[in-house]
Amino acid sequence: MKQRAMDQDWIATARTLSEALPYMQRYSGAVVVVKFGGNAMGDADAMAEFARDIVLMRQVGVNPVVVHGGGPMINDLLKRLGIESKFVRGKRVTDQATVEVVEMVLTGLVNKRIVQAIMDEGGRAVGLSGKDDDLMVCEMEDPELGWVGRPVEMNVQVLRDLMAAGIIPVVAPVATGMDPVETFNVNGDTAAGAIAGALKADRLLLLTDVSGVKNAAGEVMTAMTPEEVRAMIADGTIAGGMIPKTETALKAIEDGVRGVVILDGRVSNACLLEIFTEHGAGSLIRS
Ligand code: X2W
Repeated sequence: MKQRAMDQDWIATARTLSEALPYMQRYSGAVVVVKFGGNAMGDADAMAEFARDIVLMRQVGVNPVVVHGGGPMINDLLKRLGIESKFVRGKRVTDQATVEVVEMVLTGLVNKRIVQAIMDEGGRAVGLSGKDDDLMVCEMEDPELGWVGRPVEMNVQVLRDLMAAGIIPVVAPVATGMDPVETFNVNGDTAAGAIAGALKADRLLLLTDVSGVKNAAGEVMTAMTPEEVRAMIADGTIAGGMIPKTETALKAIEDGVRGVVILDGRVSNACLLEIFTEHGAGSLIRS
C-alpha cells in the first residue's frame, strides 16, 4: 500500500510537469519582474523557496528580474541605532541619517541575502541598486518625505546585458539623483513598476501578504481591466495599502507592461503557480 501511495505521488508530479509545458512555451524568452517585499521574505525557508522558483523560471527560459524591498529590516536597524521610523501615506520619511541606513540595509544586507539564496539554488545572480550604471535616476517626490525618490529616468540596458548572459539581476530600490551626490530611498513597489515599465515586461508580479484585490463582496478578483481598477479606487472598494499597489500596476501598464499580478507571496511556490499553471494566483490586471 505504501509503495502504491508513493507511485501516485510521482504520477501526479509528472502530470503537473507535463501540464506546465504550454505555459513554459508561452513564457519562453519573456521578461518577468518580481517584486519581493520585506514582509514576504519571512524565514530562511521562505527565502530558499522564493529563490528556487526564480531559478526554475530562468532554467525554463523565462528572464526573471528581482526587485526587492526590506522595510522591516530597515526598521530593525533604525531601532537599534535609536532613530525613529515614521511613515506618511505608506512611505518612509527619509532624512539624511535614515537614507544612509536604508542604503546600507537594502544594498548590503538584503540584496546580498537574496543573491546568495539564488546562488545556493544553482542560479547565477548579480545584485545592484538603482545607482549602478544609472539604472534609476530620481527626483524628490515630496519635500515632506525628504530623500524619497520618484523615478524620472531609467537606463535598463544593464539589466538586458545581465539577462542575455544568463544572469538574474537583483535590484535594491535605492537610486541616484540628477545631482550624482544625491541618494534616494524608493518604495519597492514603485521601483519594480518603473523597471518593469522601462523593460516593457511581459509580467510584473507584486508579491504581497494579502490574497489579491477584493471586490465589494470581499472576494478576490482574478482578472480586472485598468478601467475596472480605476472605478474600484474611485468608489472606495480598493482602499488602504492596496491603493499604491494598484496605482503602481496602472502606471506600469500605461508604460507598456503586458500584465500585472498582485498575489500572496506567503503561498507556497506563488510565482510558479502564477506563471506555470492554469490556476494562476492572485489578481491579474490587464487591458
Ligand atoms: C521603503 C523601501 C523598502 C521597501 C522603505 O524605506 O521602507 C520608502 O518607503 P518593502 O519591504 O517592500 O515594504 N521606501 C520610500 O519598499 O520595502
